[in-house]
This record gives sequence, structure tokens and C-alpha cells, in this order.
Amino acid sequence: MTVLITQAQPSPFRFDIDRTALLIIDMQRDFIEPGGFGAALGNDVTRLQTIVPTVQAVLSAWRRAGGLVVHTREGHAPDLSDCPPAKLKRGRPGRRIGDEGPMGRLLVIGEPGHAIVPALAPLPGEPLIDKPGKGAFFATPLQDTLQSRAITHLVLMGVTTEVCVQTTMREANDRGYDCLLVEDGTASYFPEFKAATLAMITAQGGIVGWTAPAAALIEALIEAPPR
Ligand code: C5J
Repeated sequence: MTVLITQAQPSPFRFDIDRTALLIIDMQRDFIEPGGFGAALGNDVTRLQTIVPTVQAVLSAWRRAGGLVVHTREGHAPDLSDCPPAKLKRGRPGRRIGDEGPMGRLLVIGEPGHAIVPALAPLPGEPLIDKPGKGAFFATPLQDTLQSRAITHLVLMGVTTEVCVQTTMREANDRGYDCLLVEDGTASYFPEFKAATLAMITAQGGIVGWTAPAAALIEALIEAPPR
């Protein structure tokens, strides 16, 4: 099924749903809810909460269209052996990765805060990639997961725009994927960083990829000719 988003920037974005993955980055309680890692760093997490309904709407439309959904989570093993010292040092003492918080140890695999928010929980069979870095390709099976399904295009959503989403999108672009970021399906603790990221992606003729609003993507999925 070929889908065409005419409203995409900087130009229309066309993809085959069978060769495209919806990649949802780190929609975890640790970043989105009070008491998690994002809040421990001093951020206002309400900015991230506002995109959950939009991400849910796109996710539902994508699942209805029969496309592949891949979820990622940032986090570390309980012994923190996969967390480089430079990353471990970030933040204030007592509020760093591995420290105890209201949702368990911050950014540690298996703790309540590490989970994806319930509204966006992966369905059985949807790949779930645990990643120790900001980018989703570093030290993960993501490339194999995509290549084994002959994926050539990615549609991205998630948090935060200029950290894990942008790092992943830039590397995906270098690896040869055509990438589109859903403008209102991503958020940052810093609105100006989000705006700058969207502008960077589409500048210079789409040097890193494309962007489009969620409504345009959903409409294009509905209007796409059946298989
Ligand atoms: C951050 C992320 N911001 N998922 N992680 O530390 O963007």
C-alpha cells in the first residue's frame, strides 16, 4: 500500500507501508511522568505529556493500516555495567541514573519508571528495543530488526526531540533510511530546541529527512489505496 503525505516538509513524502516502520522513541514513564529521570534533571515533564494522545492516534492508525511498529526504551542493566562513566556522572548526586526515585531506580531496566506509558504500551509481536545510549542503533539489534523485514523508510515519534529522536534520525539517515518525523508526535523539555530540530531536519532540501503533522499522516493512511 503506497501512502503519500502531500503536506510533508520540505516536499511530499511517499512510502510503502510494507517497507516502513513506525519508530516510537522512549515514551517511558521516566521521561514523561513526575518522579522520573527527566524530572530528576529538573525538567518540566508536562510538556512531554501533551503529545501522548497524538502519538496514540498515529499509533492506532498505523496499526489499522497493518504497518510495523517498533518501540524503544532508554535504560541500563541493574548493575549499570552498560552505562559509561561519563553518562553516569550527569545530574545531581542522589538523582542520577541508578539512584532510587518514586518510580524505582532511575532509568534502570525492569523498574516501574522504565516502562512505556500505558496508553502506548507495545502489543505482543511489536519489536521492543532496549538501548543504553541516546541513539537507537548504538549497541542494539535495531538495524537487524529493520533489515530482516526489508524496511527502507522510517516514521518517527517520541521524546526528546533533540536528544534521542534526533540522534536516531540522523543515524538512520546515514544508514540510508528515508525518515519522516511527526511534528506534533515529538516533544522536548525545551520548545526552542524542538523548533530548531524540526527546522534543521528540513533545511537544505531535507538534509536529514522530512516532517509532517500527525493529522496529515493519519489522513494519508486513511486515503491510501487498499493493497
Ligand atoms: C534523554 C531521551 N533526553 N530519550 N533521553 O535523556 O531523549
